Amino acid sequence: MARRFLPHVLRPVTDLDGVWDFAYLGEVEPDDVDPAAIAFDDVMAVPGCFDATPAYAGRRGLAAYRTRVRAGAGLQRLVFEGVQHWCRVLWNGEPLRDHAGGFTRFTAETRSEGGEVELIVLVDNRFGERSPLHLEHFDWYHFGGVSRSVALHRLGPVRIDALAIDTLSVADRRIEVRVDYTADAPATVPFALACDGLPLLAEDVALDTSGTLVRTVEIPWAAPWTTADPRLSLLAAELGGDDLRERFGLRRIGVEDARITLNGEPVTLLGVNRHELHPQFGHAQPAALLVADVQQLKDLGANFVRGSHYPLDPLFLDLCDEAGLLVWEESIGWQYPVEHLTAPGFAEAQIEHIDEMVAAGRNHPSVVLWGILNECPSWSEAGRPVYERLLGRLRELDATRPVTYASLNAFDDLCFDLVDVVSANNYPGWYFGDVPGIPAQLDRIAAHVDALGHADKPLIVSEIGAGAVPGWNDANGSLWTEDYQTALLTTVVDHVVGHERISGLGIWVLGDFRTTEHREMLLKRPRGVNDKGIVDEYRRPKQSFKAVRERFRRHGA
Ligand code: ADA
Repeated sequence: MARRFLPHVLRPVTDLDGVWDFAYLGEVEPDDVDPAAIAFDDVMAVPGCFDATPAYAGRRGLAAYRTRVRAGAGLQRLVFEGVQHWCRVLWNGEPLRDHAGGFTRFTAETRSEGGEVELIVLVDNRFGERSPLHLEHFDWYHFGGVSRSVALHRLGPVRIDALAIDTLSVADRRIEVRVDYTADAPATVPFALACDGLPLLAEDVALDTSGTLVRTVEIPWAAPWTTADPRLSLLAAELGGDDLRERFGLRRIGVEDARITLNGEPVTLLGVNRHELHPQFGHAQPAALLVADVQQLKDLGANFVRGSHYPLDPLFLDLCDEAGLLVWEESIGWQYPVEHLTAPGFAEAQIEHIDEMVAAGRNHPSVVLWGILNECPSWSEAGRPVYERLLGRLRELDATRPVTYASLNAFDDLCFDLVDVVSANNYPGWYFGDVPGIPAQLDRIAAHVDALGHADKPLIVSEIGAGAVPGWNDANGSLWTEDYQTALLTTVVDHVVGHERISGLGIWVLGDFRTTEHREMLLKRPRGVNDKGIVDEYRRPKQSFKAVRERFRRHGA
């Protein structure tokens, strides 16, 4: 798996990325599949999205991926970084588990006698009850496949299952380290922590069959993580022969006097929304593309990127940690209707997904905001309890970061009291109104939020933008031209930069991306593409990119 550090040096890990056997099964139900009878007549890259390849473009159905791996004897853990968007994992033909949701890490465990094992993953990219988090009407194309890395971990009698690191005090260089473990039986084993290669502690600990070890330690040599100087440290935990390493930065995020603060200093978030989509790779983002995206964000002069509208690739977060970018990481969602949001099982499915998102994202210093449910019914009485539950879950899992959601219509919203940061999506000059009216519209939103009694909360304009067909201009500067998009975005940036009430801006959107096959949406999306990008789907800059860059850089974001 492509990461910027090695999570394990003691635990044996086999990387399963490569080219797997593949069969497209189509309109078949997973329960009806006999794994021994699958005719694997093709191959597919892992990570990859099968429906981003020419042979399977646009197909929705069941597919099967197969590889063979040498397993050790004892407990084996398969680690999937993301499968789109429902899957069943089979180990020598035996189902280990199902998973729905796409963009998050999950594991499947089994005891093995060792030797060669056939691993099959049934992957379904159809919409339906098995994947309650995905709906067809969302404004992006849901590609299917084993879209992120896969690895096999050989486990011993003691396992470190998670390592969480929180900064307690930047000034005192003090952190809290929590190690979640499981063990075959209670035992007393050695436990050690080291940071940046220097030992922090070494002791014997009495373990139960599962539990958490919590320690507070100081790392006097570490420097704070800031956007200008994003210093990182590597913490290594060893417990009873197993190990886990995580990178972190000494930094605290806060909310004070209606501003977001980083290490106590107010910071204005200036940047873009970003989808992890590409015409040739779908949701599977090659390392080269992620590196290029981060370069482009830095070139733009952005300090902020919102992961719209699902949890991001772990390598992208590593790169943002190194680049000093501030990330809004959010759970999957897009205008779920009230009936869907409140349907039995939906909140539970979201919670499982949120738990996975936080587990994978929590040690990244770049992640400064947790979000949920883009443009969902926060305007409805019925929806409010779901917001309450999901935001509550986020706070329970991580009290160190502010929580938010992007509201569809600030003027109708009923849930702003539930968040630390108020975020409003709004499209003046595009879906309504005109470009000269944008400053007044943004000020109206700010005044409304204040009048609701939230003047103490930071306000982010989380989406705003205009479509521009790449390369298209006309003499009138009409809608869909690069000229129009540039005029709109420069008006927005000029108004937001230095605004005393607005703490953040997420331009919609960094790159053009393919939209859903849903007809209603397609009719509003020339080329079948949401082309509100300031770069096109191959990341070629549009005119607006240069104009925004000039402004972001001048402001020194
Ligand atoms: C919404 C939504 C985005 C995108 C955008 C648009 O704000 O959150 O995902 O669909 O509108 O392009 O209309």
